[in-house]
Amino acid sequence: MKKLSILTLLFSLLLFAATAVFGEEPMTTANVDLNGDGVPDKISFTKREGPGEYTLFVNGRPKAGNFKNAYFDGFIVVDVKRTDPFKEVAMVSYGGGYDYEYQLYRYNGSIIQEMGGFNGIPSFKGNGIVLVETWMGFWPKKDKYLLDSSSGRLNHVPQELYNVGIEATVKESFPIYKSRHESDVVANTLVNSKILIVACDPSPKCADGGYFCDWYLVKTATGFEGWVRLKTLSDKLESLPWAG
Ligand SMILES: [Ca+2]
Repeated sequence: MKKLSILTLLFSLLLFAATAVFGEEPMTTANVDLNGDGVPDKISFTKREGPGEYTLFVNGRPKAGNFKNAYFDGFIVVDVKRTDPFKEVAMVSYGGGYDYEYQLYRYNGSIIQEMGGFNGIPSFKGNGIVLVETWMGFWPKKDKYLLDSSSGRLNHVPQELYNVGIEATVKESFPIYKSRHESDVVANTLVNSKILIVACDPSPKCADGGYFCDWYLVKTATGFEGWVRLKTLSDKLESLPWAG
């Protein structure tokens, strides 16, 4: 009996986590006060002809927008910053289930303003910060977006490197480099030794449009740090926790 209730609890927690990750069910119409004047605002949208194109309406005022994704699912109402009077409309595209895209709008009582958007799974902190996670094959990349209250824009706060923090075992020795060029070898990793994948620089634009030329900073078992491409990690490590 005890076991059953623990299982039930775990399942509820999982369900809650899944719900929290995927956000609320997108709506097609709603009446929510967006500008804090105490009067509900009528929100709806229509699909336009092109893939991912829509027109958002608040109290009958139109605002055209479009997703990079071809599909979209509706909108949710979010609160980017609890201490300002606004609630925001986030147009949502789940892109067939793997590439989430959001476009945010603010209504000030007369105009609908475009705030910007992002791809990934957001969490709205309510303090003017939106954290967005993007799955990188074996780790989640975390980006920060900060509301500029005066312009109403949601600005990306760029990082040069993204924290990874995953340990893996070397299957076949490979060199790590001093800088993000394939010259100046710092060390050669030892077969069967553990390395720590410290951080990622996802900025390289790979010729094939994929991720394999991204640079990763790794730390060897002997305590040396250097750079290696994802292709090398993918080929020469025993186990990266790849998941779809
Ligand atoms: Ca209102």
